Amino acid sequence: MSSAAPAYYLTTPIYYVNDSPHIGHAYTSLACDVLARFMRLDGYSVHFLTGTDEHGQKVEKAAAAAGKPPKEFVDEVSQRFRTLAKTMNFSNDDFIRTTEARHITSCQNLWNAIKANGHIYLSKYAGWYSVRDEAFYAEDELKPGPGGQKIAPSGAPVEWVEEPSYFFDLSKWQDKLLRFYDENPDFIAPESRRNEVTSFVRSGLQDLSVSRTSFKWGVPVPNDPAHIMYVWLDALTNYITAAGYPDTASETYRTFWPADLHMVGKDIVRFHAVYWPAFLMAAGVAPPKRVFAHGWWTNEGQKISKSLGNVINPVQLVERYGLDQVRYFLLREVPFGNDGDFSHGAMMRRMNAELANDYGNLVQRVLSMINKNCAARVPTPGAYTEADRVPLGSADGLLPVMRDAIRRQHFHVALERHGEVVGAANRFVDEQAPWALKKTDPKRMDTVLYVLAETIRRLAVLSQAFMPDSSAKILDQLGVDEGARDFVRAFAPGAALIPGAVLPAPVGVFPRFVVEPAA
Ligand code: ME8
Repeated sequence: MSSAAPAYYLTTPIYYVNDSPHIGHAYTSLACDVLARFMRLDGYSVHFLTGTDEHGQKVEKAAAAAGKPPKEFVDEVSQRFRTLAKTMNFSNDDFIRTTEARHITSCQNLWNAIKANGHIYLSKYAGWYSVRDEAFYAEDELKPGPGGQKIAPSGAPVEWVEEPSYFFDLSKWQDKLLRFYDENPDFIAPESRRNEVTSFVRSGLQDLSVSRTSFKWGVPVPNDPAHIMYVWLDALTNYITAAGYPDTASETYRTFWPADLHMVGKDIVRFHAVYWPAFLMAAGVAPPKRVFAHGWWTNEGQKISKSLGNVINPVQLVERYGLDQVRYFLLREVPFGNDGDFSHGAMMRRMNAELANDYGNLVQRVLSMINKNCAARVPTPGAYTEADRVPLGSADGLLPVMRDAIRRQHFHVALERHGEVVGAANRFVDEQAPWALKKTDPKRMDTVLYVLAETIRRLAVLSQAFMPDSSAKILDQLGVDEGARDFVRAFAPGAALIPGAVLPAPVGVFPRFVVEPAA
């Protein structure tokens, strides 16, 4: 990548290591992976960050429950998130852990900068705290729980906390934040989340407790190690740590900060869209450009929770249905931003109808016909007819359409449009009936098959970000050079399959899922 390539920095949340990863974690990182791959193919110098959030009471308690020292416990669970990234074929450039030295230095520097600017003061916290959410709640935010006890809006239990604490003067940031949202209309997406955040800020902000004294597992406050930094201040800072903070003169920092996108679930939008820009502005650091908060997955209509025993293990899904099938399904099934429901029925339907029957069948029948009828070589086309320009034109037009959708994080739209071009190409096969042309007009058959092979080349180039392995298999079968698969080269004027080039024997790419009969 040349140094002139525009930069794109995107992040996933860093996941708590209190438990094993599940489909929700895989989903957020998958969306980022697709975006990262797409932007790289589109000529960007991408920095894609993920990692684990390893401090705080929640993790400390989980370690105690597992009977392990915290460090040993977090090493083990963090590794499971790395393994998941590998299993899901995530192309992250870095994996940050909040227990790393680089991060602790970064947190303490950020703290010092905020403090030096007069935005942190020492006082005492007396109020509610939820360990599960790692969040402070005001009395009026709580609701009555099933047994009459107070619970957080998320349903998590809360406890009363009274201890010395440093505070961040969040109450002074209301106007600045509202102005920032106004001046940066793309900062929070989708619209519903933007409205939620602005009305929360408009309703008034209270100063935020940013240190705890009742436990030890975290980053010590500089010059006052009896205080441990609030885990969210620690966690959010990961995004600048990985960009090289506090070395703001470094090449990486200057290239990648401010981040282009923090991808998060809707549960943590407040931390990212309110606290985080306020902390950064208070430290004199530029806030990120955008926070996208996606929706929530349920499992066959039920909330996913360990206590209900219905946690979906993404690794098992991949073993059952195939990696690219799972990657496709998760981003195709639900309009990105909305809540979605996982069901095996829906997974099988989409994988059979859209991948096996539509995309897979298109590739399979065209490549087999070429193999059989064109001596396994790219056919030589004659002059194009009007009809030929339809699939070719729509495949060319797909690049700007998908680019626009992906930049707005409308992954489902990108896949829907891709599927429409697959559909158009399948109709073209049926209308042109190349198998019949074999006898009547073999030259025309060659042209039809060339048009189809060229359409498939473009479709496969454009599906790479979503389904990297399957798309590579298709491009291999078309003999497309690995160096010619990025958008600039693949869509350059004159880029095309070379007539006469020898092709490998075709192999199926998207198998049908067959339900095994009960034994
Ligand atoms: O909140 N559906 O970590 P976390 C969709 N450490 N997405 C889901 C999901 C579901 N059912 N369940 C989880 C934390 N997610 C903090 C973040 S960032 C500085 C610190 C995804 O392990 C979703 O992205 O609880 C959600 O925001 C994230 O996992 C929460 O992960």
